[in-house]
Formats: sequence, C-alpha cells, structure tokens
Amino acid sequence: MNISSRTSDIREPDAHVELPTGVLTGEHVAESVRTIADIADCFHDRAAADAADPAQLAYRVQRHAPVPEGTAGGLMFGATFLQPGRVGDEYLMTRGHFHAKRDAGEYYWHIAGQGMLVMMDEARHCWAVWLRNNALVYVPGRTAHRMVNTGAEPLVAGACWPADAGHDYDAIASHGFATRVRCIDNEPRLVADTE
Ligand code: S6P
Ligand code: ZN
Repeated sequence: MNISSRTSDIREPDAHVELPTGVLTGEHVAESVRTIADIADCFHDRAAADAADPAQLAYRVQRHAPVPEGTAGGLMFGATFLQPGRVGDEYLMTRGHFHAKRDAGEYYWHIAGQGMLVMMDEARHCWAVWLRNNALVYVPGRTAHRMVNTGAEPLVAGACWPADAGHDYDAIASHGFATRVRCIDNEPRLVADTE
C-alpha cells in the first residue's frame, strides 16, 4: 500500500461556519444586504413604511456557493441575519419567495434570536413555525417561505437548498403572503392579510 499517495490529497475546508453566530467565512462566500427600502412594499402599513428610514438595515444574507447557481444536484448553504423591529405593527421580515423550481425544498435551522418561518402553499394556505430553541424546519417544495423577527435581538437562521432551486420573488411581490405577523396586545399574532 502506498500510504503517501493516499494521504496526499487531504485538503483544508474552503469555508467555515461559526456555529454560535452563523457567520460564514472563506472561499465562495458572498453577502447581500437588504434595507428597509428593499422590503417597504412587504408591509401592510404603507404610511409607516414610507416614514421609516429607507437606508436602515433590514437583513443580510451570507451564501456559500460551491457550485454556480443552477447546477443540478448541487447545494447552497446560507445564513440570514434579520434585524429586530417593526414597521407599524408588523415585524421586520425577509421578502420571501417560492423556489423557481417549484418542487425544491429547503432546510432552515435556528441559530440566534427569536422569530418564525412563515410558509404558504400554492393554494395560499399559510402557517408558521417558531424559529427558536435550535429549531430545525423543513420547507417542503411548492411552499413560499419568509423569516419574521418577533424578538428584540437579530434573528439568525441557517439554510440549505438545491443549487438549481432558483428564487421566484414576483409571485410574492404581486400577491404577498395571505397571512401577516403583527404585534397585537404585545404578542405576535398571525393575521389574515384582509383584516
Ligand atoms: C434561499 C433561502 C434564504 C433566503 C434568505 C433571504 O433559498 O431561502 O437564504 O434567501 O432568508 O430571504 P429572501 O426571501 O430575501 O431571499
Ligand atoms: Zn428559499
């Protein structure tokens, strides 16, 4: 047995995840930033959205993309850092999306802070799962998903999804989610969008 040839391709990882914080560092890691201006149209209280500072940070997303987006069979790994706060009585949220490849699922797991992952199927039936206490949440295919921060600290969650899932933001931009998470009597409540 040629031991040296068997040990000659031991590599360093190309990236690291700091488990207590979710922060990603290393190769193939990119970051995007969304401000209040980028999510202003998500809130039902447009006057409150217009009154908010458009440049205020809403959330950051870090992605480790070891293969080009769209690669069949590949995976993406990400972390979302969603600021606390409200616009009117509605908590800060991510824009939310269906996957363009509709049957693509996704894993989310809670890292820090407290909030919910709001999901909506194609019939616009909505539900939410708490993102707290190290929750692991599976998002089935054909299900839009959005993080909502109901706490006082940044809500941090990891995610892993197929590299060819793609993102369809238009369906949410046009019709929104059927359910909102609003602060009522100092509690987060799911409220139908028509109310
Ligand atoms: C990607 C995954 C997350 C979100 C992130 C921001 O499939 O679901 O990384 O991209 O939470 O949300 P959004 O809706 O602005 O992409
Ligand atoms: Zn997704």
